[in-house]
Amino acid sequence: MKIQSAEVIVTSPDRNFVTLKLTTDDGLTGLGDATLNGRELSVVSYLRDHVVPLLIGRDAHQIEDTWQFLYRSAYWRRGPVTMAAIAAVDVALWDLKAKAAGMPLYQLLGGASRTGLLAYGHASGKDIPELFDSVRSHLEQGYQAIRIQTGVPGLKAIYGVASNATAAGNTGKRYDHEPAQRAPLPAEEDWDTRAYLRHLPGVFEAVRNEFGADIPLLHDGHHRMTPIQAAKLGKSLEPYDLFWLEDCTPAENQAALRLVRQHTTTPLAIGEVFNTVWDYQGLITEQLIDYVRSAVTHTGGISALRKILDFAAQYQIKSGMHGPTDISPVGMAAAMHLGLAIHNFGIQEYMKHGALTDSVFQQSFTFTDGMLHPGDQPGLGVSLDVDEAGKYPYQTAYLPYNRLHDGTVHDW
Ligand code: GCO
Ligand code: MG
Repeated sequence: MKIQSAEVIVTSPDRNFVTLKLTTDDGLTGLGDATLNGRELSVVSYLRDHVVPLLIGRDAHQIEDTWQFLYRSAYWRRGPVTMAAIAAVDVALWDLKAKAAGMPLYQLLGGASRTGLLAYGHASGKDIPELFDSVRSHLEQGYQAIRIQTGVPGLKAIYGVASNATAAGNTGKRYDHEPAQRAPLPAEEDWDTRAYLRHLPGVFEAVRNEFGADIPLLHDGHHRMTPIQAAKLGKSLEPYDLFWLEDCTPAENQAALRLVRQHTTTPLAIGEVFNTVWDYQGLITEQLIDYVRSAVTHTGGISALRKILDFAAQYQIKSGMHGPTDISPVGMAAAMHLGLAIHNFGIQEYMKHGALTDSVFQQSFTFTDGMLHPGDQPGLGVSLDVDEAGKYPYQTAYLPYNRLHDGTVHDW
């Protein structure tokens, strides 16, 4: 089974997606997600200019060898662009191998370890009544675990929450699950950590009072706190029994998490911006986190994330794979197959893609009573309609960014 052609497909149905499509000499096709939100075209170039020429004629069955060849022969290690490109190749090869075997991919990864994957959705509101409506609508859709994000009094627009006006002058509602604004420049949001730390415990108290003690609740701090602020937040949220507090600090300084961990029993999830096992080394061996947040798409693919998760398993750390809408349906399918197969699955983030995205990508997964399943078609169970994809050309789209009240740029 030799790779005959490799095509990089860019489409923007509801937002930008980059997909690698490999075709073999026996006519099979395999797909891999290479979407890096806000920096999509860098991965397109990395693939088209540097990787595709290396793939033609290679044995599509040699997944590990191809991974090692792409990682080591580039000489320059790691980084989101490189690892997204390698991930796309790796996932497309797994898709091909599973199709050649006539099996759903999870069977090749060891078979199902469970019947379905607990998923969490994103509830948000600028105030408590709007947040409650959003939680109710998630419950009606079957979600059994919910992430809670709200506005903070005094702040006009913050990550994860609806907003009627942003500092950049954009008007109209914007939720983080909508595409990053398709604008020539990033939209500006504002931030005040003290106001946030004062406000958030009351929000969780209100949600627990309204919806009860049972439902798993999550929260994303989106890298905005210092270690001591994160410790304080984790401690103040303990009465509300969070499933996890995510990205409480910018965790490239892994040692900083020791301080957070000393102060709180709120479970911690980190890693959506990481791309190799080295970003986790201290976090895992010192048991400073409870969940690995990496996506297959941004961590070098199924082969590499599987190794990270197997390493984490030895320390009772579970998966919590990143699954916002900027992970394409191909990347989501890869996450579901991996999540079904591993023993240390924790939870899967799942935000529904828009209707246009679903018209470009045909998918076999199911979402029933809050549980995901990748389906039983051979391979990943996703196909891409190239004609439909061609109707939606790439559009410039930046992620927003943050400034403090005095104008200082802050982590978004
Ligand atoms: C999450 C993430 C996303 C990111 C987005 C950036 O937990 O789902 O934080 O909302 O902000 O994926 O591209
Ligand atoms: Mg996050």
